[in-house]
Amino acid sequence: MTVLLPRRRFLGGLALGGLSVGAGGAMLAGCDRISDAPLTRRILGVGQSLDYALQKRVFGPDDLAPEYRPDQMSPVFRTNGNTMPTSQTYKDMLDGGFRDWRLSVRGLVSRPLDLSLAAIRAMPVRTQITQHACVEGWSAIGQWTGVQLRLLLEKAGLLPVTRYVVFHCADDVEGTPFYESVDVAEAIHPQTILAWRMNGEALSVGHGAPLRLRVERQVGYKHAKYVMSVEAVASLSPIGKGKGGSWEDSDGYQWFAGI
Ligand SMILES: Nc1nc2c(c(=O)[nH]1)N[C@H]1C(S)=C(S)[C@@H](COP(=O)(O)O)O[C@H]1N2
Ligand SMILES: [Mo]
Repeated sequence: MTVLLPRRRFLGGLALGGLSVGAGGAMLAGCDRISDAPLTRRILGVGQSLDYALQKRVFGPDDLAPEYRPDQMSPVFRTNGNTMPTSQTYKDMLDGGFRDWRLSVRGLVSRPLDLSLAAIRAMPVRTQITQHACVEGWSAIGQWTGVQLRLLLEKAGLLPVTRYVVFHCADDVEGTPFYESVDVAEAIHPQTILAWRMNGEALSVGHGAPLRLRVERQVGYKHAKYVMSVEAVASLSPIGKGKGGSWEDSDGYQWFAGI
């Protein structure tokens, strides 16, 4: 698998073709390393004023978000934004236990995918306990299990011209389908997963059933719920109003929302 080769040097030799072997090993050990710099992270992240390029230089693409112990999990993890997609298609899929649900992986890929939930659950899993921080002023620590997005992108044959990965969701905001996006470095980051399990149970409707993005180095609104398709693109401008996400388009939220 050579398509992601230019990223290799940033990932410190992480074998992109080798599933999560290298990444998984480094990950747990890496948590301590990251938590050494929480203050720097807070100073640089909260203001969202530093430019994207600078943040990327300060925090390398392979830096890990802190992970927590099970006893640190929040007793309550609230929901936010849409908590029940209103389309009939979604309701029908929910009624059918998501048996007819499919995730499509499309755009700048050599092998578009059309995957059932069972097929996604059969892929290698990653479980992580992380803190979710919503810009509206709340946070919660929860446990997420799912497939690393990079595995899906590798399976689909992500083309080197790809710059962003867009998540199209089943819900909408004022009649427009919800979407979000991240750059390729964030998309192939080891903690970026499409989660189908939360706190040891099947993902609930409120939290984005059957599949939602966890992109742990970014604030809450980047974590798209109800993901229906993953699209590899070279530019965000033709999508929605061009700002890279529903809240970015409607409320002026920053596209790069690093913590
Ligand atoms: N599809 C979709 N994804 C979404 C939202 C939404 O309204 N629709 N809200 C976002 C916001 S602002 C936050 S804080 C988190 C909330 O996730 P939770 O409901 O699981 O707590 O989802 C994010 N992802
Ligand atoms: Mo949020």
